[in-house]
Amino acid sequence: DDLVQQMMDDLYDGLKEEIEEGVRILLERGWTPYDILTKALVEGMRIVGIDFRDGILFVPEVLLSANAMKAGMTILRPLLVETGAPKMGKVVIGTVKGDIHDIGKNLVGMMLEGAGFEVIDIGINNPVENYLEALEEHKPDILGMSALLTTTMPYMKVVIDTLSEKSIRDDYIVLVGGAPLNEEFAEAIGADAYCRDAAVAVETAKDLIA
Ligand code: B1M
Repeated sequence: DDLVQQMMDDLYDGLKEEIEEGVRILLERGWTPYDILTKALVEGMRIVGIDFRDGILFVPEVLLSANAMKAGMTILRPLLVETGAPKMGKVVIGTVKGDIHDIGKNLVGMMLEGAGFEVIDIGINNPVENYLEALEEHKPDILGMSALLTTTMPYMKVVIDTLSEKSIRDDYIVLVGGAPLNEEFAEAIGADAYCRDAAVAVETAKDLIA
């Protein structure tokens, strides 16, 4: 589709209004919010990531792309969330300390809400105290943690170890995700599951809560 290619280019160029416009047009054409997210926005951001890694794009440019993507997600959010699905359970989700990447986490939160979960998003750069506070306050079924940096992913173990020390680890299903993680890492730190993407996060949350 020409428009999808155009949107990937616009995302690359950080053109917020063009992305909003593209999202609206695809919706008018009958695209599902999920397909717009995955086929235009996430795919576009994957390409941004490659050129960021290769030193072709820099932080200020990638920030513009991220903001454009968020603007697109803002339009899609209510559409994903208004499913009227029966309440499935409660999730506290946040990005770990030292890490400010939040697009993936936001997407996972949106999809979980769409599947009927109540989602409490505690944001980015969370020290273990923030997780503990949120667990205490909201008493969720599931704790979700996100990390996008190889330097911040070990912090997930700090959080899980702290839960173990307090003898509350088994009170929660702990799900982890983020681009640099994998199955083995999740197992090694004592999480219940690694979620490759938002769709897997929803499936895993449903499976483990059942
Ligand atoms: Co950053 N960054 N970044 N960045 N950035 C990466 C992660 C990087 C891989 C880019 C690269 O070099 N190719 C690289 C990390 C390398 C490494 O660790 N080995 C990197 C770097 C180096 C950095 C800085 C250090 C750059 C610098 O300052 N020199 C810096 C660090 C800041 C910090 O956190 N302290 C930095 C900054 C930034 C921006 C601020 C410019 C911006 C973030 C804006 C924002 O989030 N608001 C940014 C971006 C946008 C990226 C890339 C390009 C895209 C990330 C993204 O949004 N992807 C990224 C490249 C990449 O990932 N390949 C990169 C789209 C999103 C939908 O996917 O986040 O993977 P993702 O989420 C998926 C799954 O992973 C999973 O589901 C999501 C949806 O399907 N998932 C979960 C994620 N979290 C989950 C939680 C769950 C379950 C599933 O819980 C249950």
